[in-house]
Amino acid sequence: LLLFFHRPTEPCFMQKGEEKKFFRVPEPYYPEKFRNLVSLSNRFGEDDKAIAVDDISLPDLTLPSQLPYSDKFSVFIPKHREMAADLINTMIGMRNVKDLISLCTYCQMHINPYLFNYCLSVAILHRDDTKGLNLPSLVQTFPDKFMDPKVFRQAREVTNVVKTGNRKPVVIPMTLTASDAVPEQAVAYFREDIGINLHHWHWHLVYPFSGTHEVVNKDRRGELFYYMHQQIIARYNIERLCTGIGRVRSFSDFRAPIPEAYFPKLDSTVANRTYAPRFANSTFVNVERQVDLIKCEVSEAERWRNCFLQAIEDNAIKLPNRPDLPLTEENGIDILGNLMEASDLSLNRGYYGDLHNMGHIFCAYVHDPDHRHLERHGVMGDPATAMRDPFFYRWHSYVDDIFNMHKIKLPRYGNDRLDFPGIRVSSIRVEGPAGDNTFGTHWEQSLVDLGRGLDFTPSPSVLAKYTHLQHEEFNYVIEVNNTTGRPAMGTVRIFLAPVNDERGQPLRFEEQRRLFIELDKFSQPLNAGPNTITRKSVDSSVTIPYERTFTNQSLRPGRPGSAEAAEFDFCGCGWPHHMLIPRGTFRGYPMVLFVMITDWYEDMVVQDTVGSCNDAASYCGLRDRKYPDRRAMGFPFDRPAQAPSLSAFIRPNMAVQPVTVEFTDATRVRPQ
Ligand code: CUO
Repeated sequence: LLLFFHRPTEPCFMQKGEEKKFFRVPEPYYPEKFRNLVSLSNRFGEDDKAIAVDDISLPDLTLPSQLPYSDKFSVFIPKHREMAADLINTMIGMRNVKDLISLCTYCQMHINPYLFNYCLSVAILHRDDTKGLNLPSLVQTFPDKFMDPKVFRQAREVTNVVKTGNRKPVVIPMTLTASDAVPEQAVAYFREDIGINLHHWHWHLVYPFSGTHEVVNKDRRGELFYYMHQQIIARYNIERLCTGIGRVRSFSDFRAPIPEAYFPKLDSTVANRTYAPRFANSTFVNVERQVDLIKCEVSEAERWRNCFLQAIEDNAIKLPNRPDLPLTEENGIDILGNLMEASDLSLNRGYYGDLHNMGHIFCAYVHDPDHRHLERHGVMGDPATAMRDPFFYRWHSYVDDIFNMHKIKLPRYGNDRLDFPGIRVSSIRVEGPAGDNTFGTHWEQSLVDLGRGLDFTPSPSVLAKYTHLQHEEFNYVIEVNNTTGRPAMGTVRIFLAPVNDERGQPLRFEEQRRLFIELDKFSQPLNAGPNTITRKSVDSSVTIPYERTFTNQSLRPGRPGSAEAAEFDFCGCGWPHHMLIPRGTFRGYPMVLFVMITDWYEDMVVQDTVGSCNDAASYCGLRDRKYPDRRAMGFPFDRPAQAPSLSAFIRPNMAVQPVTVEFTDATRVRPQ
């Protein structure tokens, strides 16, 4: 099955080192153009390994076949979502892996490659007999979604002319999309980071909008949609404060011009289309594109928005032919998240519509809303590229503002929710090479293999060098006194926030609350008496290591189908570890580190977590399990506090520590 992720538009084969494999496909599966190529059954010569594919009676593929092969695909387009849901259901419904391979062999040559890749990824993640398979990172299959097309030209030159052993990595230039005259360019290293965009793609893969009930219906998915995107906005705002361009302005007036232009400089090689740019001061206009079966008016989005605001005001949502459903403290945010996203779990799509997705759509088609220029969507139309665009953050800030309107109506946390009687946290500090209570950041160059994604080249191994932010690894050291006289079990929650606003004035606590980013969360036994907890930065519950973000291969444990391998797949979702700590400044950016220990027996969810991946659960949850923390996501900063300041908020089971983030403008090379 994994061969299908290699060279996505070629008849399936893989060449890796000396190993050469391909599918021997039933004749009728080939499209006309390949049928008379005799060499297909003997592609590389004598040492080929051919895998015979059964000729099965193919299921009905009418719906997914409607998307032209060389077109773009977007899960934000309702029609495309329908096609994807249909194909995912078909793939999940295949009796066994052999039949699925037959289906995929046909699909690979007849179904739009982006659609096919997306559906196969979702199907592999959700079928019991394929959960152990190890999906390659999207950057390897479709590198065109992540980097300047110049890279591919160079890569093709290299693969065609230079022998495998002598190839030097192709350099992916850093921040090419605008000059320094564009203020937004200051945070291009964040927006255009390959790892961040891969995380976002993977999150939406693990939590698809549409499909069968089991595929879509995940524990607290609406709330996780809110929380994961809220954290992205908080992280982005901190990067903006570090680089001096101020927090992002939320896009609340749907008629206002958008001053932020974006010229992506990405080509879609399969669709043979450049991702369209957006000029400064573009405005949302009605979108009516027959080709995508999409019709949406700005006034409709405004009406949906008003329905949300009314629901929040009323603390209840309208349901078709049923009494209103209250938005409770326990699951109000989950209901709103599903309505807003809007996933198949939306309880009333007819009334609350498709607000969040349409924001992506208006922006993605602002250059050609009625298809008169035959253009396809811009970067906002694809979860793999949307985070490159400055408008993504303006839109999601607004989405987050709506969620926050609900959050501020909830009861404030009282002592009963904040205290952990008898547990006293006296301090937290950071130790590392950058010095005590200092985070050190710098640029780093790492390698990524583009081989799989280069269709129709002779020998696919080619490395590219990519520059990204990195931090020095560090330890948290937390001193805790357990005065209860017996052992206890705590949940340790670590957050980081800026302390000053754009003008260098102290942030009001209510503003700072929305800028707390989660760094780690873990359970911890506490002996009676004093305890010193040492926790490594690399063990963060928010992040996954570089190798998993980029290859999802080298660390894979266990055999395919084994429990260890199955958990590993899910763990492809996670914030890239190299972006754990914000960039900071040369002089040292002042921040505050916060730790809180709560009673694990109150937080825990009773479930069997044996064999389930739990190393990036904060933003991604656990596969086939409940979210492993009963508290509201983002607790204790998910809602306003009674206390007027952070210092007044602190209780004996919490501690804060002023820290600085020192950025060095030097590039180091990652040891391979
Ligand atoms: Cu992730 Cu709008 O949901 O991009």
